[in-house]
Amino acid sequence: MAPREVVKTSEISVSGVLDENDIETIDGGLKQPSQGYARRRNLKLVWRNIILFAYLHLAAVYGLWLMLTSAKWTTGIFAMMLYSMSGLGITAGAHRLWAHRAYKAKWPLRIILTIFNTIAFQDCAIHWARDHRVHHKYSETDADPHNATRGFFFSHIGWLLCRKHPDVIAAGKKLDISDLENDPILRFQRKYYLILMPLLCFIIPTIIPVFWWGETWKNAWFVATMFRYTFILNVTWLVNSAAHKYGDKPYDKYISPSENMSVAIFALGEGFHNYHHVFPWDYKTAELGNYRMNFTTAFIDFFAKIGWAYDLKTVSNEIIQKRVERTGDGTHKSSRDSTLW
Ligand code: ST9
Ligand code: ZN
Ligand code: ZN
Repeated sequence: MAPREVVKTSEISVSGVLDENDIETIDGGLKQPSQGYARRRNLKLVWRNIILFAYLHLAAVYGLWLMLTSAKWTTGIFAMMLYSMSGLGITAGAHRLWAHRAYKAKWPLRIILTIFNTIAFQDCAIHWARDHRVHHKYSETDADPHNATRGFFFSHIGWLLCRKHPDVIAAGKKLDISDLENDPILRFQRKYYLILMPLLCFIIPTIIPVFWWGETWKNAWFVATMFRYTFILNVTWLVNSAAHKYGDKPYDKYISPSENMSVAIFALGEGFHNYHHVFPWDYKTAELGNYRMNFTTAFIDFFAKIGWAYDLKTVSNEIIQKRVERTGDGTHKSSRDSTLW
């Protein structure tokens, strides 16, 4: 059997930490999934998901066609609004607030983010954040839900078309997610998810264009709902697939996550993935808080100004620079500047 790729773990900021002995480690910090892991890969396809995702993607292509040919422009703008809102529910909510605790939020902002998050339908925030903590802790091993070493397709969508590897569940069960479980707003979302999610992701977005500006049912369903939802899913998945494969590694050349500008633009600032895996507690998920490329940072900064977001965590330039010099691949702007001398 060919030797498995050795990957270096990143630092983590999540509250739930696993015992390092749970995964075979070599070289003090380098992880290598054992052959036992590979042997236990028993792919159990979930046909319900395969059929639903196939429908979703066909419907989205049709929705794109309708948007370009027959939908009202207001429906297109509405779809973009839903894209921004639900995108923020993932980036500012599930990801930076709940999975990483990169900042704190008062209850009005937590309610807004929970509503946005439910429009996005990527499963309830507690489960999303739990899986994401496992992803950071065990990146590129079988305990990583969307293990990128299993290929682009698996890390993009394939992981949602089959049962989870047992290591994912075992690793997740050892995490401390009491902070998530203790949040009454998140518990409410989880408890009523099967009512709230269909309403906010599918029913209301289809009804509004019809009753508000006289859109047809067909255009409302395929453009504002199917195309918008599928588009956001794919943008999110690109962080797991493309940003774990293509791009520079200015902060740590030993890990797969990379700086991918194209993904960052569509993912509201989530694509600077080499930085993010090295410094996951930074609320900007990037070194620079460039608002054009990082709408989520602008959103959090706005709420920090009015006091609803606080304790924003970030990383000092000195720490970043040290890490760049120690493990970077030489593409960091400071390395390029110094070669000019
Ligand atoms: C979707 C999620 O698309 C996308 C997440 C992407 C993450 C991206 C991160 C990138 C960074 C951020 C960038 C954001 C950019 C956004 C840009 C926006 C513009 N720990 O799951 P089940 C246990 S969702 C501990 O069914 P199966 C637990 O007891 C799309 N325990 O596993 C659990 O019960 P419960 C819509 C765990 O049976 C039980 O096992 N959703 C863990 O193997 C069963 O869990 C769908 O399509 C754990 N980690 O099934 C649904 N995991 O949960 C898709 C499980 O009640 N999912 N347990 O505690 C499924 O159908 C199934 O999960 C499955 C696996 C078939 C994939
Ligand atoms: Zn990642
Ligand atoms: Zn993360």
